Amino acid sequence: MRLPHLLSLLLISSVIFISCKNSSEPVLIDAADLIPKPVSVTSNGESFQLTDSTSIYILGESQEALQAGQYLAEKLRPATGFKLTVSNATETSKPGNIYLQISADSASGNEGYELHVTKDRVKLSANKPAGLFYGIQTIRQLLPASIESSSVQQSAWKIAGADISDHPLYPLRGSMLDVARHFFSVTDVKRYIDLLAYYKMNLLHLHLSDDQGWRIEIKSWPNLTAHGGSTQVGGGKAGFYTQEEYKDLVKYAADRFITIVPEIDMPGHTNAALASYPELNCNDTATKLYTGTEVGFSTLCTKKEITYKFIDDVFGELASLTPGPYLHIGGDESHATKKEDYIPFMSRVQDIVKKHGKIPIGWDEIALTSLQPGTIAQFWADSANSKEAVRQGAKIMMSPANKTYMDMQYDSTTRLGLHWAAYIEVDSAYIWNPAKLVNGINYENIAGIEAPLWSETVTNMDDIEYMVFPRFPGYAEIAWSPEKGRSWDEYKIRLGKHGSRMKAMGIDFYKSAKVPWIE
Ligand code: TNX
Repeated sequence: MRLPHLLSLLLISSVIFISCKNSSEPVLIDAADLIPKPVSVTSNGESFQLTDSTSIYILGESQEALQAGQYLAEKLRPATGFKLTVSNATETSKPGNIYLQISADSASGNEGYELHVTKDRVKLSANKPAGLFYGIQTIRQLLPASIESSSVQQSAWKIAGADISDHPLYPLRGSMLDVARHFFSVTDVKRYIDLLAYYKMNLLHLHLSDDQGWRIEIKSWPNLTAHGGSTQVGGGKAGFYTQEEYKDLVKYAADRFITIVPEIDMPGHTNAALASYPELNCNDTATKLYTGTEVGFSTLCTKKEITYKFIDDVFGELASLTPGPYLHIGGDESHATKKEDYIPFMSRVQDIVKKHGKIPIGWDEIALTSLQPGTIAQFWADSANSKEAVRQGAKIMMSPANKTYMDMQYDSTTRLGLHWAAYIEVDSAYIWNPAKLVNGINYENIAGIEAPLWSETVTNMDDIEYMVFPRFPGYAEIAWSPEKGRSWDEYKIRLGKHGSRMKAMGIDFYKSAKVPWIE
């Protein structure tokens, strides 16, 4: 045999050897590879194997823990094909099972959890149901990526042994979805909610109205959706959520510990309403429906009493559909409203929201008015506004456009998106600290972190996923994980390993060259 042949034979056989080795001994997911990174992880070198005889047991009589157990089983059944029965138990002696417990003595707060994995059992405990839910997301990430597949996969289904103790850094962690510029179906929004939940996010802000469309049924003003919901950017048929559909979304989100924050933007960004009701215009003439992407040309007539009746009716209906504490009042880019009209208007709108028992949130321009105690200002562009809000005692929702706007292109070649604030590559989206971004806005002034997706250029779920991923896991980590020791060079390795997980979830993500992807 000639030497080159011998060499290639050796090479081929070693490749076969390596791949055989890989398939019989799957690499365990290191608990230190989780996104968002937990507060503390101690590996113990053991591993737990999920088998067809594994059961999920609930310790104690908690309906909520039982629900969490059922949710876990639903997430693990499709890929494993295992039965994974869920029932109550009084002790953890039987090896080979998963135990969930709500235990009041845990120091994990409202959202934290403790996870102990040994070769004999998985034990997840939390002070509150939300903590169990987040611990379950951790268990999902500790299993091989194919656990996210919707059909049965062959795998050893091992979980690396570790003690994990975890809780979030910021109380509010979420995303905004603009369903006004382009409308997205209930099914799409539910998928979005599932993706938020996977990254331990707890807030979904829905931008329900803008110049191009009104997306929530208001029974006392039916033309808002009949006419104002009929189109979207680029023209064509759009749509809206009926109140029944909206309630279904609220429930779907609540079952995943996500609060929906509905936004009705005003006094600008209101052309869809102005086109639907002539009386909301100062000249009593309805505007034409709008399908372009300009901003800042519309305004409610701040001097008319009917305007405040309209707002009261809309927020009244919305408050009754919304169990969460917040109503978002917009307030951004009202270039067509005189400043002397904007100030008393936004002040009165806050009163209306308070009257309906809710906490107002507004874009940072609302700091120009006097803020009611409790009102949250959302920093997107103007640090002076945000500092003024802090001076008035308000908390800040951090959504800096040049870091968190997921409609910003990754670079100049991105097929979708805008770039007025910045090009935001995956590293740039990760390398910032909310508590150090603006002088005078410190950790204690921050209510939470929110990454918005505006939808001028985003038309379907595939587009949504492409703009959101892989930036979103980074925002989740900034919002959840301790800041100490954070580094892009360390994170990008974890994100690279996470690629197969996003793929198994069917996410069409942007394969940034900045990340060492592992297929
Ligand atoms: C600014 S951010 C807006 C939106 C646009 C977005 C596009 C903010 C409060 N207003 O109306 O959709 O830029 O990136």
